[in-house]
Amino acid sequence: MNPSRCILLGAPVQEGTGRLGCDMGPSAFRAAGLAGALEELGHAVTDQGNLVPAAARALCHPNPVLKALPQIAAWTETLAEAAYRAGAEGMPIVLGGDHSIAAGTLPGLSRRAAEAGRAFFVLWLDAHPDFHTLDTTQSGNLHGVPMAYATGRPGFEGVFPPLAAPVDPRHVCMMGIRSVDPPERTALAAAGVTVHDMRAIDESGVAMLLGRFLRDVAAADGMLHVSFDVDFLDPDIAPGVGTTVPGGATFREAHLVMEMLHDSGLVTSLDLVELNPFMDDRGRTARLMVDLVASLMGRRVMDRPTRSY
Ligand code: 5AB
Ligand code: MN
Ligand code: MN
Ligand code: MN
Repeated sequence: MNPSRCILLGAPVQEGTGRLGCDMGPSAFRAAGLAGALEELGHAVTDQGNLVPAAARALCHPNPVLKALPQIAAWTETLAEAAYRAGAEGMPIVLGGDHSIAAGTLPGLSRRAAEAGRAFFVLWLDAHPDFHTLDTTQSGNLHGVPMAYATGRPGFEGVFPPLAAPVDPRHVCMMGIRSVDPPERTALAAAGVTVHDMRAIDESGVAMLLGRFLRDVAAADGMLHVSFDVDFLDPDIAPGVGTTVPGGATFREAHLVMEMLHDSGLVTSLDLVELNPFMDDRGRTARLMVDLVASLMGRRVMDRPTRSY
């Protein structure tokens, strides 16, 4: 990969989860040395600081369990615009914040790709598919809906901003999935999303599954966005997240995904989401995430610092 200009955008959003603490995510990524790690690899880094959401306006919806709808709708608008703009300046790296931020980043970046005449692909690294609509969510936590919204599933009209360029669900590859609600399961199959659950990873390995997807992206000369939810990782190595689900990706599986992404040269933008510093163990999860980003941006196994963890 050639040296990139990385644009860091902080999105201190926590209203999309049922639990407080994700608003400290951007600070934890900075404290764990994200910018320095990127600079060490030869990339230029511009940290644009933390975004401030648009003013929330009153919104109503028939589903009574929805939480913080006006706040998340306001963030969605702000993030879509910010990601769209940053996409013209370099490689946006959006520091969450909970995963509701992808309801802004995906539409903003897919609009950027559409204007460039490029196909837009998404690698979704997560224990969950986040494929609920506003009508099917039972928790009411809006970090569970961004992929449904970004792919243009109905029910978001008049609540979240209209989509300039919906993401084609057949251009979405999910890896690490192991916690799916019944309405999500049905909708994923109907939409044609590629889902590599943890069993598929156990049986085939990440290299084969990811390699196939990367070949598709390359063949289409696509732009590739990576949305990385901390709960993709096994909670034993990444405790700093609200929604822990056992049986996640191992240290090497996650690094191998990042190393292959680097070698592909295809990644044009990144979300880092759901880091909850309040749940973390002395910054361990934040540091692991920074190391994973370093692998994505060119650090090789043989170059890894010889420190112990
Ligand atoms: B995350 C659940 N499906 O809707 C729901 O962490 C979990 O961004 C959503 O992937 C998890 O509340 C959202 C049970
Ligand atoms: Mn998620
Ligand atoms: Mn998740
Ligand atoms: Mn989560």
